[in-house]
Amino acid sequence: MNKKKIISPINNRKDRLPPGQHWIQYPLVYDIVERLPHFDIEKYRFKVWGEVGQEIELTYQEILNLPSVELTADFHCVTRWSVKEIIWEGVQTKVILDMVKPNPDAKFVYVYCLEGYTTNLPLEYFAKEDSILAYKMFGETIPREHGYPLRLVVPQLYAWKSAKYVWGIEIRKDDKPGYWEERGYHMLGEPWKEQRFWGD
Ligand SMILES: Nc1nc2c(c(=O)[nH]1)N[C@H]1C(S)=C(S)[C@@H](COP(=O)(O)O)O[C@H]1N2
Ligand SMILES: [Mo]
Repeated sequence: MNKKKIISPINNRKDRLPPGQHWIQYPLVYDIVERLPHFDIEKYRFKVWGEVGQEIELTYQEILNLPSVELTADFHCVTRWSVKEIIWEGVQTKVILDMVKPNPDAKFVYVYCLEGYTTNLPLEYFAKEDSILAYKMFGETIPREHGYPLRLVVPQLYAWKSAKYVWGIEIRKDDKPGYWEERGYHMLGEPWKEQRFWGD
């Protein structure tokens, strides 16, 4: 079967490297904890709840069975490194949103990860066509340190919004700061606007 291929629109910009960034070869592994989350993939459930018409709860296998895409996207970390053309594979967030049917007043997303990391972003960015829930990286099951079993990839925002080890998505009316946002990082985080810290 021919998988749908998407190239993130950020890769086609004339100013492809955002201001204040430099290219490196491969993404550095960043984690807020020393040990990667321990979990049983048989018991893993991906959940979406909040301002939705239909809550969902999916097993890992059920996620793998959803229609998937291959996404090629640059990756920009707020600590000023960027990596060209990471190839991910997974489910477009819009597939998930079609399943849960957000209420009209749903405006924000809060993302929960297995080790306790959280992040927030506007529903509008979560819903972009190049925003995906990835389970493969460069054609292989996503390596543990890069987010197995499931990772949110949002190329249009700084990489701290691309949460690894995701288990939950809360759809909200109001915004609420996640782990780094509580520590001063920007609530939106657009690389071309250099929205690194709140107030930038
Ligand atoms: N769960 C979780 N996701 C996370 C982080 C984290 O600490 N925990 N760090 C973020 C940051 S700051 C960056 S730059 C990227 C790094 O991705 P990588 O570790 O796969 O290279 O992951 C993001 N997603
Ligand atoms: Mo980062």
